[in-house]
Amino acid sequence: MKKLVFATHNAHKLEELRAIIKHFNIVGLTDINCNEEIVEDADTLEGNAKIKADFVTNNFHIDCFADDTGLEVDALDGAPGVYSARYAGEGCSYQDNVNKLLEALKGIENRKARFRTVIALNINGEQHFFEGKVEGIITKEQHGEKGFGYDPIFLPDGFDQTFAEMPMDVKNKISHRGRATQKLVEFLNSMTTK
Ligand code: ITT
Repeated sequence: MKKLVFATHNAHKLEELRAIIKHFNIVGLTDINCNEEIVEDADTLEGNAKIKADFVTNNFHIDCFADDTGLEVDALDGAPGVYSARYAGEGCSYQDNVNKLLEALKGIENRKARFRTVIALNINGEQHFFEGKVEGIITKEQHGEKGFGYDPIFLPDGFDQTFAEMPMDVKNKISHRGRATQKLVEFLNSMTTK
């Protein structure tokens, strides 16, 4: 099976992606001994995905893809957005971020939000981008223990379970990263059948 690096140190994301992309051997940054912190200092998701993918291509000369995800909350003018990982400050935990968001939305009735993922793929000397998003609302309390990040407070439209209450395969079918990854998979499939 052809090896494809997923430029992430996040084990949850790696597990989700391996469950979707079955015909490539997906390896993470730890697997290629890339233990450096890649500085994601762009102000867009596209920019950060590109920084991560290009870092791997330039330093390891191997085909790879990287993603960046943001949670965009309408009542907060799109925040935390590209800053979702460190919303509650540098080195904060997922729980710190959840607490900060629930606090910021206290008393606010408009709870509409979306997760958006951008994937940058570097393959055969070319760069391609794929996007996926899912609309939903931020709940008033946390529900569920599965997943990671903001999953316990994100209720996707049309469902009565938060992402943290859903089995991973259900989340993967409708999620931001799942949808972006499906586009990536269609592209990879079209390449292998050419
Ligand atoms: P890498 O940069 O190592 O890939 P990361 O944890 O920084 O991993 P992202 O930049 O993709 O991940 O996402 C930024 C933050 O958005 C992440 O730290 C989570 O808090 C949140 N997030 C991303 N995907 C999520 C998901 O599927 N469910 C809930 N929260 C998510």
